[in-house]
Amino acid sequence: MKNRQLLIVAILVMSLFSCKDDAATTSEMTSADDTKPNIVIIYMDDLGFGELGAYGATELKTPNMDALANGGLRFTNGYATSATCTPSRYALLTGVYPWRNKNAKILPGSASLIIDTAQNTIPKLLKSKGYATGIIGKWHLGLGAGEIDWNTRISPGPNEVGFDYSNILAATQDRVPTVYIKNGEVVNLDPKDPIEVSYEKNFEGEPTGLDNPEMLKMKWHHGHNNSIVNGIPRIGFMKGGQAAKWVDEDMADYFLADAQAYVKQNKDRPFFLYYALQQPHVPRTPHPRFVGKSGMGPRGDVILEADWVIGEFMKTLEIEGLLKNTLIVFSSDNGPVVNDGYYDDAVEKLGDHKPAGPLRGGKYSLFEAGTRVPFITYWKGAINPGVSEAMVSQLDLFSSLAALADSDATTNDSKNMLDVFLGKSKDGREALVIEATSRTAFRKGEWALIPPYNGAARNDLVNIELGNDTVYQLYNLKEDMGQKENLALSHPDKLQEMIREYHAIVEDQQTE
Ligand code: NG6
Ligand code: CA
Repeated sequence: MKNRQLLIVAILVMSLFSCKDDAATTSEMTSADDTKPNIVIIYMDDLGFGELGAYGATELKTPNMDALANGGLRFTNGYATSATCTPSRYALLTGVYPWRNKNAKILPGSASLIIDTAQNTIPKLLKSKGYATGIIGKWHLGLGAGEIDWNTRISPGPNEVGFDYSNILAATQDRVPTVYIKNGEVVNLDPKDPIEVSYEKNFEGEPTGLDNPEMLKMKWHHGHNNSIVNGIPRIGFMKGGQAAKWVDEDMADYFLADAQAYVKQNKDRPFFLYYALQQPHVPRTPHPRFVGKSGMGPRGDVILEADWVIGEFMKTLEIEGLLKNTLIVFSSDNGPVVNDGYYDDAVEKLGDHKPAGPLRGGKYSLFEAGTRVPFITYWKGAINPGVSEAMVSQLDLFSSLAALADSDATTNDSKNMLDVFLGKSKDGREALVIEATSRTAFRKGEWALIPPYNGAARNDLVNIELGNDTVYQLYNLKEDMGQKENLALSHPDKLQEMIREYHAIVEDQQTE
């Protein structure tokens, strides 16, 4: 008996000590962190440079995005790191050029996580500074390490690279599995109806877009003819998980509600929210409230839907009294594409809208429209409204947000541009390597260099010029924003200088 009492006393004393330890850390953290601003990255999927009113669009009304642009700093030379999604998102979170990682290319829904769990990331470094860190929306950086069992906790994923909260779609809206995954668990999964996924072959008896056109509410144009979910044919095959499947038309509302709840739950401490919207990536599935509202078909309608979402999200920040203490970064993962694989009237109803604005190319392209995207920083009372011509890249958010949170974390590729993002300096990046489906090009000052590449000059299916040519291309973007005149022959010295400087950065590129 005595012994037992002693043991209980010992346990009590020990737990008192460990509580004390925890309490000390928490209170130190909060007092040190009270001054730190919240950080929200609103990240669009395939939204082009010319899509917002504030960036010159006349045919689409985007009042809420414009309010960010006009009330904040609107960058005219702001770049995604890549002309496709996975590489841009990889670079955004890690501050490392995506062409340094051979796995940073468009991933299937079953791909393994491509961020090393030992690697530093924006959420990790912010977490170490006392931030709550969350991702809501599109992930597309792979999950797990090998074959995934979708019916148990899926790991590693966002929660293992720095996010303490995640509610995501694994890859893209057009790829299986078409389910939400919250903190590693498929939402609403019925264990009696397990999910199976394959990117190799169909599951026996399951309908596909190729074999069952009669079941489709949206027809495929190229690719996208595997499993049918909600009448929409997808990339990849999926079986089971019926109760867990998302309703495409509700996706915007679903993520918005979660983003609003996240803000409310974390308003008393600094938080970082990476809010990765799915619009206007295919399949474009506006909620019925937005159907027909743009006159441009689903592509325009989902941009209006996203604009509304952003307005609602901003209202939440306002109601919670957080606007003056929150930095918002708004951008897009790559440039625009009109037909990305479905017959959805995007081409037919585009009218005079120019998704890329005055830029040449689009998604997948080494021309400017592939990577130059809307890029806005907004912070009420801290950033003076204006326009910045400084060259900035999403790659720089890593070191810049680190600086904002009092961390000296940095990488070889990511530059601390905090003063530029806050409008205190106009000295942006001098040079930048951009990437499009494993090819790279170089921008320095007002010059853009595209090295020769084999491969089609144009992807006819999506109707986009890819930037491939057998010769060097050199453009002066100040005089010729639309990259119409190749100056490689008339400016040999400039060409040599650009080639030299490009190779000084990219020589170790060839990741085969
Ligand atoms: C392509 C898809 C395209 C889109 C893209 C990824 C086909 C024919 N095309 O392979 O529709 O899903 O991948 O887009 O399958 S991204 O924005 O996530 O990079
Ligand atoms: Ca994209």
